[in-house]
Amino acid sequence: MQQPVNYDSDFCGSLPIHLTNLIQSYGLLLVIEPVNYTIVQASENTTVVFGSRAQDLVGNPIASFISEKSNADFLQRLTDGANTVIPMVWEVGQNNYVVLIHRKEKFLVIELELKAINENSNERFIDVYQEMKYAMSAIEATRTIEETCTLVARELKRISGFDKVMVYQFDEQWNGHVLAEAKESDMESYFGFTFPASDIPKPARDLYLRNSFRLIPDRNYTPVRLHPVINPITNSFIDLSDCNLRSVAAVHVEYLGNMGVTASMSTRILHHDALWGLIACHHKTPKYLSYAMTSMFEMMSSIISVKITSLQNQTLHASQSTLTAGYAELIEAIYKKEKLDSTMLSATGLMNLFECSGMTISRGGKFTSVGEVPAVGDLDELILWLHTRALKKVYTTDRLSQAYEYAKLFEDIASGLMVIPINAAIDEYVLLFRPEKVHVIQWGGNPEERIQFEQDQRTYHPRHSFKVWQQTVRGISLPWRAEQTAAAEALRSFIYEYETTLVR
Ligand code: BLA
Repeated sequence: MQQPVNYDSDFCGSLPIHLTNLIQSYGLLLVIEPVNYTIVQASENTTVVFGSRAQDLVGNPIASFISEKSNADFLQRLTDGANTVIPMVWEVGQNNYVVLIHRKEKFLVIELELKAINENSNERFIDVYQEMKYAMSAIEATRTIEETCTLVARELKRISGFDKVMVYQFDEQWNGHVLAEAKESDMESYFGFTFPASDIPKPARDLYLRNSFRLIPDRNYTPVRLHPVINPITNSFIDLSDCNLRSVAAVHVEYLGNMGVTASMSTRILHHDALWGLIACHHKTPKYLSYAMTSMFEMMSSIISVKITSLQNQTLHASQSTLTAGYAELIEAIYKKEKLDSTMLSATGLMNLFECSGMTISRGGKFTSVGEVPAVGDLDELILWLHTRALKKVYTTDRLSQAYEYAKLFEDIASGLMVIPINAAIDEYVLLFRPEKVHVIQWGGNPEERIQFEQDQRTYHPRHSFKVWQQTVRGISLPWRAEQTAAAEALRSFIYEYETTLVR
């Protein structure tokens, strides 16, 4: 069978999305050298704010274009602390603008939102903060991940006014599962859907480790170029990784169009410094968010990440204490009865501890089994295969037939296998089996069509339809949790000690 292309790691995964000399048009961007604060690059949309074109700004000090007070504040802020992004307000003529200053090694990058600050707007910090306070205490009260995500979707939709807010979690292959959704009735529902990893490939995901959100207020924007195109300090395209204004990859603009979305915002959820999931917000029409609102998303991102981490830790601790208690009971029973194998095979033994439905102990070419296990002939084959692996540590798989094709014949009872080697050289093992758990994935559109190439084999497009596409997955069991494998490893050492110090 031909292996499908992994577009997440290949192709889409190699797009250099941070190196672009274009920005989105809701703001302007300046690159300033940090000695005399002279403008060295400017986006070609400066006239609306500064009354001067990019080419007239370049070569002049920024002090000539902003109020004296703003300039003094600016210089002061640069001497404060080591923050890499400094937010401030610049007064230009009669208007005040939100500005983000990014400190780069050789220069300063300034992002300025074109929409002047309006003191009468209902998106003042205090108003947004009050809404957030309410949401924060509601989130605090939730007890499960599903409950947290459902509440987050509902509250963020209410506060931000987006037409749809979804919370999705990445799996081990970086596919995303929509766990919660709050939406207007005319928006398509993606609740329960899975989206392939290449929809948001590695370079795009990695940026969330540096920035908490990505905002695209209007996918129909006309990209604005920087002048000059090449940064004269670095002699290359400027790295816009951390800039909100960074222009959007064309494939993603098309993707949003195919989804019927004009504005999009996604905010990270982290777990132990890795990307756990995203909060994806969609709007049918353009939607600009004030600095107060994006800051709210930033803060909520941290709060939600802490909450999810704490809930996951609780589940882990509960699972670990059940395992620890079960393990201690087992060891005690083994010492009491002085019968290793029969105690492991007993009702309160390993099957119970490791949540399996069948177990076999292989010793001296013979099998002793309980529960649902493969036929003796199949066990013989399995032992031959295991022999070639010369196991020294516990081995687990939740998809045995992918590693060992013959196992397809008995995958209904043994899709999952845990092997605790006692003495692999003479084929002595404890084998634990988990049955197949057939599950249906509801893909958001056919994943086979996730990228479409034109005849030239170079021009490509994202898929057109996100209508549910069902895939039945066979040959996979419930996964082995890391703490279960760790307990099995402890048991392997115990068995070794026990067998070498006691006669069985
Ligand atoms: C970006 N893709 C993204 C982003 C999201 C998704 C959230 C971040 C930008 C944003 O917030 O809009 C994906 N959005 C989703 C998913 C859901 C959603 C899964 O709402 C589900 C509910 N995209 C493709 C293909 C490629 C691709 C085939 O479909 C690559 C060839 C790439 N996606 C791609 C790139 C970006 C992206 C390059 C980064 C865009 C950017 O930041 O410039």
